[in-house]
Amino acid sequence: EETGGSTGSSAPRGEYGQYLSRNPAELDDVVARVQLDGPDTFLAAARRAKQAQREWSRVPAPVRGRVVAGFGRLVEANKQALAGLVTREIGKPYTEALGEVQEIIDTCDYFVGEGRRLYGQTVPSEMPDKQLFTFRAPVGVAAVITAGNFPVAVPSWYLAPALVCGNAVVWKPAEYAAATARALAELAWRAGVPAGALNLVYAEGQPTFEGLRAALEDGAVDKVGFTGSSDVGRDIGELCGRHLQTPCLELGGKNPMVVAADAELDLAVEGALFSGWGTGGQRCTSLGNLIVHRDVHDEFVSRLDTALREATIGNPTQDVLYGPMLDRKFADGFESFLEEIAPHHRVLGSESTGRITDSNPRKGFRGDHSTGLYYHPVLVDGLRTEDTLFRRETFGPIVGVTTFETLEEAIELGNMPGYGLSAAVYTTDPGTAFRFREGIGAGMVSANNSTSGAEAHLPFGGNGRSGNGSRLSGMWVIDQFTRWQSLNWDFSGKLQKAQMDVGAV
Ligand code: UN1
Repeated sequence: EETGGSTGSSAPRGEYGQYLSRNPAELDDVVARVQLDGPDTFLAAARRAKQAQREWSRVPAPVRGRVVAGFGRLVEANKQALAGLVTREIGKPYTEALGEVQEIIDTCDYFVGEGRRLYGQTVPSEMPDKQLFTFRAPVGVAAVITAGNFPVAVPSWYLAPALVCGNAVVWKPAEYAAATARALAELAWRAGVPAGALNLVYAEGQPTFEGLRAALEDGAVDKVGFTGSSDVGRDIGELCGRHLQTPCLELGGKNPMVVAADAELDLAVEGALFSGWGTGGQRCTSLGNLIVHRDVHDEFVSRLDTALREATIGNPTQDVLYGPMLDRKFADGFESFLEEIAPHHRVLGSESTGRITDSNPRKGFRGDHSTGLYYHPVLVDGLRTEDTLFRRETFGPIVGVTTFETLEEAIELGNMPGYGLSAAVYTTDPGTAFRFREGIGAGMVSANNSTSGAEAHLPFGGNGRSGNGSRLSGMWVIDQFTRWQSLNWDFSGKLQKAQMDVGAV
């Protein structure tokens, strides 16, 4: 059970209300009760981080790396408990939750080494008795705002590198994953991350935005990291732009999967099932549109429909394809989306498919919400490019199918919604895979594998409406949390001028 929201607060308590984080599989189970904070608290936390960052940045980078190593080890020692909490708080199937916790462990492992590898360069000067150097300097304070669908793994993509690079963090997790966030922050503090270097703030969207605005105006935030919807990402991008900052934006996706005529169909069906309906479609990397070659369309759709009918949806502590929606907000959003599109589509696999174990499915898409926020898997065939379902991210267990004839056409269909996060192609021809990779606008491309489930040390991120080109994870994220600083060191004892003295050597 949770108490208190942020640290370093001077704002009066209670003004912004309480939030009850509920188990979406068992709505009576209140997992956390948190105090929501307002803009002043966000600002206070950022100022506190600013103070703490000076000291933290003076801790040698390999020692900061060791602290992050300790964090990873503590997470590992508490792996089952943390995964259990994720399952209870957001309804993620337990085996997937274990995988998610593994992802933070892997991320910590990776960045431990980076503490010993924040290399700079020595650069030759154009003048004698002079040496040039480059250093990676911390950015300062990072404001990190994360979604709750990956309440452990995604925060770690920001926290681990930001801390190793010598930054302090203000972290505003999704309120519907409040208990998981608190558990994680506590492990980080226990591992030796100074309280001021990692500040946890619970707040709703608007107060967070206002707090961020105040902190940017105050000069207390130097970098913003945001994982969430494209609409909010745009607002954050605009706000940061006013302050001449480039945020790290990891936004939505309408991720295509192309099934070529030469694909191994069973493999493609398995990939589509996991990508589209796994995690209830609630990943930014979830499959959006299936683009299937005309010649294999009927066979592919019939096998996929069978797989969906055999799938089990329900209690996330058991072996299920997916559990409930993350939270009431997502259930409501998905429901109104379904109502909007239902009249326009020939829907396969709605009420007739996918056994929902924990409830008595009512007629329609929706399970019985008196037990949990369950929805049946939906497969829509005959998708047209003007359809809302083709263009808009859904964040639920629904996928549409359209067909193509040439690879160029498939690529064009894949790029058309304007997102560019991940994409997959199923083919047995390496040339097709290669040409697909070249043509598709996604930041992450898979051949004969899922659109989701990226490995933890590859650059993660998207283009177009999926983000502003920033990449998290691996060595690439270091560029987000450090800034290059050069040192121009003259030991000639005279004033040497660049661009003028070249000939004087
Ligand atoms: C997200 O949904 O925001 O690649 C992240 C994946 C996961 C992370 C998804 N490792 O699907």
